[in-house]
Parts: sequence; structure tokens; C-alpha cells
Amino acid sequence: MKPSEVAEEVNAERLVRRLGELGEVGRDGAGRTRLALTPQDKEGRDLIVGWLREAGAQVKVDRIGNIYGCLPGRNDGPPIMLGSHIDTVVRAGAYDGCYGVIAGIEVLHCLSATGSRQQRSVAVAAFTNEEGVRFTPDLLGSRVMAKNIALEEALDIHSSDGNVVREELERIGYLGDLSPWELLPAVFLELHIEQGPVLDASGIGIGIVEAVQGHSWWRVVIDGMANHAGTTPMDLRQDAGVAAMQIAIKLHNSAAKAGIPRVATIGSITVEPNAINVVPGKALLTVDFRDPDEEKLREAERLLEISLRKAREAGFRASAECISRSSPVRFDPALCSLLEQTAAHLGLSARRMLSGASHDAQMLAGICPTAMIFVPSRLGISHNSREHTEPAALAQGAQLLLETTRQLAVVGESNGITGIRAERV
Ligand code: HGY
Ligand code: MN
Ligand code: MN
Repeated sequence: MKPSEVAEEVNAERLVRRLGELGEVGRDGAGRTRLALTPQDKEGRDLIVGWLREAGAQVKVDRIGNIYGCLPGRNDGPPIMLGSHIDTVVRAGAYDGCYGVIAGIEVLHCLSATGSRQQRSVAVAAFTNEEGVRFTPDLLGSRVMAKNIALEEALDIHSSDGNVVREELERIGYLGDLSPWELLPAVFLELHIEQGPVLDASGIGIGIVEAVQGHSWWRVVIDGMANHAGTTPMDLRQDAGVAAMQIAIKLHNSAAKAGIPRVATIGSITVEPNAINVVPGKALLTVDFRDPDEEKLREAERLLEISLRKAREAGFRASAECISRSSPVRFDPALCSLLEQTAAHLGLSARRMLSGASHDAQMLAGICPTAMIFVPSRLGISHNSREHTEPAALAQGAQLLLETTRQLAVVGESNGITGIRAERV
């Protein structure tokens, strides 16, 4: 390891304090809700912009609202990029996404503290609408950067509450003018909580993420016929609610009993008119399929289609729309090795693993060498206000991010990482 060009340690107290401060934005009972492009998201974004500036970074916002804090390097090639997202699900924990952005800002503080410019530029990104709760698809800001979705199409997306991305970005003051392709990174590293039980159960402090499973999200609509709950005989009903529940159980059992797919979730199911004494005439449900194997993901999608066909044969109108999809992704082997060597050098326990959750990194993996670092989630709980990671574990992950960034920011030390872009495209 070369003599350090950066201040040795991240400021763990400031890291934890800032996670707490951001966690208070959008407070919602025991958790926080900062759905993408809401006033709460804006308040969180404003905090991040202030902290990026405090770390000495130049702040830029692109046309899909991605925020970047940049520390220019001695050469003007593409940056080593860190980052994640700060939008949340409903009544979320305080760490999902936010940890990777705030730890990235700690890295910028350390780089700035040396007073001398590192060779490569280093940037920290906060991507727009990673969660996809209000606008689908998810991973929106990183999809645009990776050209997985066209910018204009992304800007025209309508939310479930009838708003449009472009107008919401303008309303919160984050419709930037920077091209989303202006800062295409040489390398992307995302630090994130595991959101699952593997590290916590094994007592290992660091996950070197080698791959992310693919996901496939569907919105299903079943139309039957509303009718009187008291007078309508059971064999004369077109109960859309029961039809939807039957589909939900079929998909659940396929995952739970046959592992097709690895996991399946019916996250939302609503009936209309949603009254105690009315046979539901309409039902809406969402389906979230995840699997590391593309073929099994497709098999699950075929099972959904078969289930819809059976509902139609039973007299219902049944339709499904795919609202988000990503294929399984493998991260850069050399970057994973570099993380593993650096973790060992820091004396951190580490293991290689798969990510069950989706992340912006799976979009960045399509355009540059990419990898992820996980730290443990207590009892594997996430997307829940009880989400928690110990401060010491948060500091360890941030330290690994700092040390790895330090190595990558020295041009010429490509550390065997093929495809590390030296010049702007
Ligand atoms: O849904 C996910 O896996 C991520 O948390 N957006
Ligand atoms: Mn996340
Ligand atoms: Mn999440």
C-alpha cells in the first residue's frame, strides 16, 4: 500500500450524526418517508448538497435530478464515483441508501483534508428515485445514466398520485441542466447496508458483493362484478378479490415451495369498492419477483401469465403490466478482489455474497467496472423503521470505501481492473 494520500480515518461520529440528522427528515412515526421528488425528498437533498459543499466538493445536478459532489483530480479523466440514493420507501429505516451517500461524503472530507489533489477526480452521487415507490421504474436516475431508459421517457413518467417527474423535479428545484452523461465514471463503488440476514448471522463485518439478483415488478388488475354480499349466491359471484388472492397465493407458493422465483412478494393488494358488504368488483395487486437466474425469473413471469389466463377462463378480465425489470448482474471481479485485499489489509472480516436487494450499482455495472460493499443489518431487517447497523460497522464500511477509493484515485494503478476508463468518452 502506498503512503496514504488522504487523512487516515473517516470521522465516524460525524457519519453517524449525519445519518441521524437525515433520518429526521420526513419523520413518519418510528420511521421516515421521503418518497422521490416530494418536499421531504427535497429537504433531504438540500442537506446532502450542504454537506457536499462542506466537504469541498463542486455540486452539480443533472437533468434527471441526480446530485453529484465532485473533487477534481490532477488529471481530468472520468471520476472514481461513489454514492447511492436518499429517497426512501414508506416508514423506512435511516440507513438504506443514505449510508452510501453520507459515507461517500466522508471520503471527500478525507481527500480534501490532505490539501493536495488526488490524481483522479472523485465524485459522490445521490441518484434520483432508486426505490420506485412513487414513480416506476425504480433505479430511475441510474437507469438514465446507463441509458437503460431514455431521458425524455423518464421525465414524462407519471406517478401513482398523478404527478410527472419533470414537473416534480422543477417544483423541488432539482431539474438540473447537466447532461446525465457528463460524469460517466471510470469506476463505481456503492457502499450499502445488506438489508438481509447473512452478515449479521455470521458475525462478519464486510460483504464483498459479487452479484445482484434480477427483479421483475408487475401491476395486476382483475375485473369481476361488484354485488350484494348478502344476496349473491357463492356460485354466482365474480369476486375479483378472491381471484386476486388466489393468484397471490399461487405465486407465493411457487417461490416458497419450488423456489420459482427465489423470492416473490405481493406488496400491495387493494379491492374496490372496498366495502364490508360489497363483493369486490375490482382488485389491484403488485408482484415483486427476484432471482439471480434470468431463466427462473422468466419462469415466474410465465406462471403469472398462466394464472391470469385461468382467471380469464373463469370469466374475469385480467391484465398485468411490467412496471420495472432488471436482469441479474455480476460485478467486476478485479474490483471485488481489490475490495477483498483492502479489507484484509484493514484487518476486517469479509465474505463474498449476492445482493438480494436491487441497487443503482446494477445499472452502473453496465457502463463501468462496478462493485458493492455491504455492512450488516441487525437481524437482517430493512424497509422497516427497525432497520439498524452498529456505528462501529458503519465506520468500518466507510473506512474500506476510503482506502479503496484512495487506491483507485491514483491513475495508472488500475489494480488489474480492466475497462477502467482513463479518458472521457
Ligand atoms: O427494492 C429494492 O430491492 C431496493 O431497496 N430498492
Ligand atoms: Mn437502497
Ligand atoms: Mn431500498
